Amino acid sequence: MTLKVYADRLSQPSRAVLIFCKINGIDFEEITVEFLKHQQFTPEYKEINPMSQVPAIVDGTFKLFESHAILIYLASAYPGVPDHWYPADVFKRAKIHSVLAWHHSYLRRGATGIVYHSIMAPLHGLTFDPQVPEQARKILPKSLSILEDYWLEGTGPFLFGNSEPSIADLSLVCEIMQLEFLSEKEYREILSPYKKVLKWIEDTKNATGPYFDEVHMALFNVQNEIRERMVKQSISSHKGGSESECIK
Ligand SMILES: N[C@@H](CCC(=O)N[C@@H](CS)C(=O)NCC(=O)O)C(=O)O
Repeated sequence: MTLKVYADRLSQPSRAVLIFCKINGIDFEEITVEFLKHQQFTPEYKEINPMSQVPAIVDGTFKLFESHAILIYLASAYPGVPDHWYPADVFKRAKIHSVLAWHHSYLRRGATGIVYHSIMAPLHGLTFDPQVPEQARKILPKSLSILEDYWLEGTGPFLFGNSEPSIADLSLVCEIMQLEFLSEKEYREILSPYKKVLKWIEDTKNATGPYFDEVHMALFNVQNEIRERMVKQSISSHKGGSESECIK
């Protein structure tokens, strides 16, 4: 039975799983669950992921959610996945777990905190907390500095100075790509101080081409529309409305 991947290409963890399957020649069926249209809340999907989030997979009778766990499962269960994605060496593996845990506690809180709570959710009438982006704007530069000075230390182009990417490179770069929803100016202001991070994004794109661009096309297709709506929002915010009212 073919592996089923339930995903939305506007979701960064979904894109990481899709790109991983494609780059490793894993045969799968992609089933789109549009989270901005609340499709994750159907009873059928809740049977697959009771948390009502994407991505999730069904492999035969086995169901799994959480993108990091999915990437580890696929790298371990599918023969032919090159070792660098999820090394057999227990020490290298442990380092990957370490950066993946950090991802969800820091980088994702920063990036998603800004993009989801100040752009995606308000624009789509979903629940959001206007205080989250404020905290996230403090967490994100700290996370990017840690990436630049600690995780990307070493001679090779990837995390830990490795010469080839792991599931962690893919996962973290897909997260940062979500910042493409910000205005071009803000995107540049946030990322331009981090030269190693910028180079690492390019290196990861190149190492996972052509699938990286193919899967991210969905993001770029809605980027302009979102950016235009954000421009309108900032015009009205100068008129003194509250943040949430302006975004809506
Ligand atoms: N930690 C989860 C995060 C999953 C997640 O937050 N998915 C978002 C899209 S990026 C979602 O489905 N949101 C819909 C909702 O929470 O209602 C993972 O890595 O898979």
